[in-house]
Amino acid sequence: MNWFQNWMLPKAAATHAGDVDGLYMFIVYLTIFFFFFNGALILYAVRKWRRRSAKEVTPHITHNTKMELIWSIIPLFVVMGIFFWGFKGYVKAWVPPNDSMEIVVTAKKWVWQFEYPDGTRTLNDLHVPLNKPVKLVMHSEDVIHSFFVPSFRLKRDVIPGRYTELWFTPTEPGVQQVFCAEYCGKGHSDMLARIFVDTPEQYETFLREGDEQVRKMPLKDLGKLVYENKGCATCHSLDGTRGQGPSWKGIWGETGKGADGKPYTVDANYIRQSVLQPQAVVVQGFEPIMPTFQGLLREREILGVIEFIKSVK
Ligand code: HEC
Ligand SMILES: [Cu+2]
Repeated sequence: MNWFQNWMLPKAAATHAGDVDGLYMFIVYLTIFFFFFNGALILYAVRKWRRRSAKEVTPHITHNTKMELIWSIIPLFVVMGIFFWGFKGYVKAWVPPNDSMEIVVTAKKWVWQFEYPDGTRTLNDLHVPLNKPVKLVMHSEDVIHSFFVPSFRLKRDVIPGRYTELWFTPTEPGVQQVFCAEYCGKGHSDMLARIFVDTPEQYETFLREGDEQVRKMPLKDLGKLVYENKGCATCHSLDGTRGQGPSWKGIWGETGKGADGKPYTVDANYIRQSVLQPQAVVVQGFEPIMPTFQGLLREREILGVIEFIKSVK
């Protein structure tokens, strides 16, 4: 058993996490030690200096220089040690290495968008190669969000009008969970992203052809996945309830009215247009707030959405 492994948080999955856990667990053990040490001293004093007879008078003691020096200087060195240990880790955590790969992160209600060096963009799924330093340059399009990866022990606010950075070197292959850690409205708790830590080959394939899922899943399932993972669910319901956007229940094949009063029919082309140019036809009674998904969804994902909407009866 590694005593400096943190059992209160998910398994450490990036270089930085080990540093945090080491110091964190050190402080936990130190606290436990002093809890019992001080407790024992108190019990000792209570017993040794208890009042033994009714006539006994407490001697008048003002202070004890030797003891005061001991209980000031020893803790001073202990906390200085903790400070420098933490400061070293802090500097390491906030200064990315020069050769790190840069990914631009855009947060908006309620999705995370990632843009890779080659221009590829994804929503809520971040792919990174194993054991390579990655630097995230983050900003928000609306309110303050916070990018939090428990297994990397990293959290940083994502702010409109300013860039914040975060860097890590993933050390475990697999999937890591990202949360938004700053309450940002109704969809806050759905503002989840996943970090896929790929082998170099998997990463190359991802850049070329997209996700394994995107390539292989049946269209209808893929559409459902897009609905759940790419933010559609925060505005569109499947059961007929009106959200920020119209429900998808039973809309396939129906005719609706645009804001300008012109009728339209929900078919494949209409859905495709709604996703890529949502403002081209705005459904009557709704605000034109749907963001465009141009460049964010692959062709196959749009086909998936169409199949999925067909199936929502
Ligand atoms: C921020 C909220 C929001 C998000 C996120 C959102 N939409 Fe929308 N959507 C709307 C609104 C509002 C409308 C109606 C106004 C309009 O047509 O622009 C709409 C309209 C639509 C329509 C036309 C529906 C109809 O009844 O005619 C489709 C199709 C659609 N969205 C698909 C999607 C898909 C697919 C996604 C996810 C990839 C998505 N939307 C994400 C708000 C949103
Ligand atoms: Cu958020």
